[in-house]
Amino acid sequence: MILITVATSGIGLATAELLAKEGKDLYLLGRRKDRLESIQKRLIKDYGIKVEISSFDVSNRKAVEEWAKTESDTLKKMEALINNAGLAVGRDLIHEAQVDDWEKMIDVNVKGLLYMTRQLLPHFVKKKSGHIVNLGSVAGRWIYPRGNIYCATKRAISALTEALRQDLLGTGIRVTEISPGMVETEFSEVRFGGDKEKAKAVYAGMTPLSALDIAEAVVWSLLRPAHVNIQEIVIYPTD
Ligand code: 8X3
Repeated sequence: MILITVATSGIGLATAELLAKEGKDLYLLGRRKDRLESIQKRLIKDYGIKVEISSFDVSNRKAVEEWAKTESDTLKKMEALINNAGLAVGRDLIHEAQVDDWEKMIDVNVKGLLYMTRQLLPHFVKKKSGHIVNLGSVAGRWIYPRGNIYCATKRAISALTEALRQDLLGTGIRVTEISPGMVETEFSEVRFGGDKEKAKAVYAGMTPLSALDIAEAVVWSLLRPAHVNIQEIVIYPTD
């Protein structure tokens, strides 16, 4: 069984779909419960796999810890954790930005990833197998103007991915970072507070990556033999 944080849209949903095609059982998280339930029903019907779902905020430490306690038997069966939850809010200059936006990005992108990872790792270490796939970004490698806090959270993910690999050496656990460039999902709409026009303008005159392009890299990394660790895949649109 593979756990995906936020599988209700974009890269998470595309990854769930591809893994379902591979016959993998899934545990899907998302905050939009209705959407999650209809995805669960559809994947069970179309692929005959097991799909469990849960709806909580990965940046809420208490909620994560309580969920992990209640689901400890299920967590023992987990083969992989895909840390997909993440967002950008705003593209303001650092001296003008909203501190609330910063907190949201740091809470979900960094703390949420850590809270979830911390709950899964003891189970992985015990059985000497498991795979953590972190969704980073090219924004973590190359900081861009007005990217500030978003870029910093993605650079943190990069550092944490490397830290995990070092701390987990010898445990049989694999750790991978997938670093996409521009992917057309709900990402820009969220970043610009629901402004569809502004979001569309980000991809004007070029062909962005699709969620499926990234999902394919995630699934390829997961399906390598146990002795192969894909460290990082950096993916840009050709444009
Ligand atoms: C998404 C890539 O370049 O839009 O992380 O920040 S970018």
